[in-house]
Parts: sequence; structure tokens; C-alpha cells
Amino acid sequence: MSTLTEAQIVELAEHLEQAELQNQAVVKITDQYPDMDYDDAYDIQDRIRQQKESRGIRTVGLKMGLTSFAKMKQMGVDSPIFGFLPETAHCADGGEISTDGLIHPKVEAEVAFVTRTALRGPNCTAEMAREATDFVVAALEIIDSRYENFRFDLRSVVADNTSVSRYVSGSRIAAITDLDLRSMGVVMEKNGEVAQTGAGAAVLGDPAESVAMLANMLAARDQFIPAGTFVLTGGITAAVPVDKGDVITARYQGLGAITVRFV
Ligand code: OOG
Ligand code: MG
Repeated sequence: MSTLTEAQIVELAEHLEQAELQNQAVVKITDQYPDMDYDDAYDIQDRIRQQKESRGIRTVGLKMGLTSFAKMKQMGVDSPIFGFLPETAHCADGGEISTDGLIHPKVEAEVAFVTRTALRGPNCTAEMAREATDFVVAALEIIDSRYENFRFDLRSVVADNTSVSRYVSGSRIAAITDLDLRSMGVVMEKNGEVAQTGAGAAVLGDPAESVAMLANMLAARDQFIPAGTFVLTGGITAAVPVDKGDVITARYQGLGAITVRFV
């Protein structure tokens, strides 16, 4: 079901992508379109993806968001969502991220999966997700809602590509069979002080569940996770706001550390 016209989808996608490109916060789109539904929201997100791809910006991965209780509580919402990662979002471990191109960034410690084979729902399980996995790697996601004060409802944030802004992949990969991701501890430090701590089980009980849920959510839109896809499984802890000058280091049990500096 959809409530918006094709022309409205296009207009809202352009509106939200311009807000991203100009670092200009806007009011949440459900204020203007209170009846829009989830299909409309994912249609707008797909349209933003098409706009970027038509300008030669490749899509390099997918993400799940709001998969942990800490994140759902922080944002006042109650169900996971998914988005896409354009190549322009990638930043290097140990590198610098300019805050000039961002509105009000926050950092999340996550674990990412890279698929070896395609994964299709419905009825995809965590076990099937593990079998389809090539390797896992630590990751940071830098989210930056295009909405004023980071306030939104689920439909608005889905349309805004789930606040995707930047991401960093760790430098050490591991076979999924070599780690227990549920008990994997994570410590996130901001400027040398502990800002958040957590364990992998915060993500739907097991981050592999997040990958399975992504396949199942995609299936409802006749899509799937292709082989070789980088998948962010969602913040393990609440997100940490950052400003120019801040240094974030996240340490993952068995997966090494990731550092980025905001300049
Ligand atoms: C939505 C995106 C949340 C995560 O890992 O939970 C997310 C937001 O909080 O802006 O990426
Ligand atoms: Mg995230």
C-alpha cells in the first residue's frame, strides 16, 4: 500500500537528499504528510538510492537500525528499520571525518557481516544468516539525521535513509565460527574516557538475527541481500554525540579497535 503519488515520492526524495548535501536540518516529513505509510517511506529511500546511483555513486552495503533496546529507548521507537550505504559514506579506520559536512553527528559501535552467498527471505533464520556469512568485522556508524533535533518517527527516519551518514570498517576480519558475537564485549571511548559499553547480544539477542531480519524485511519488498554485501547490524549501545575535535575509539573483544577523529 502507498498513499503518496510518484511525484510526491520524487519531491520528498530530492528534499531529503538536498538536506543531506547542504547539511541543513528540516522538519520531519510526516508533519506535512501525516498519512504516509511504510511503503511510501521505503519508496522515498529507494528513490534517494536511485538518485545517487544515477550520479555514479555506488551502493556498497546495507544496514539495520534500531535493533538494540538502547537505541530504541534513545530514539523513542519500537521496531528495527533498514537502509543503504552509498560509497560516499565510507571512511578509513584511523582517519579523520570533517564535521563541516555534517549536521549533528552521533557515533554507534556496531558489528558488520559480509555475505558470501545471497540471502533471501522470508523465513530466514540466524543460522541461515551465519551460513551465508563470509566474515565479520567491527564497525562504527556515524548517523546524522536530517531532521531537526534528531526527532522523528519511524516513517520519517526510513525515508531519510535511517540517518546514514558515514561508516568505518575495522581492520581485522574474523570467521563467524571463531567468535561468540553474543558475548562479545564492546567499549566505546570518547577523548579517552569510557562513553558506552555493551555486548553483541544487545542486537536482537544475536547480531546474526539482525542479518536474518534484514533478509526478511527485504523480501517483503521483493528484494534480497546479494552475495558480497557489507551489512551493518545496528548500534550495540546508545549513540554518542560528537563535535569537531573529538576522538572516538571503540574496542571490540576479538575484533580489535577502531579510531576516528572528528575535525
Ligand atoms: C536511526 C538509525 C539507528 C542504529 O544502529 O540503531 C541506527 C537513528 O537513530 O537516527 O543506525
Ligand atoms: Mg546504526
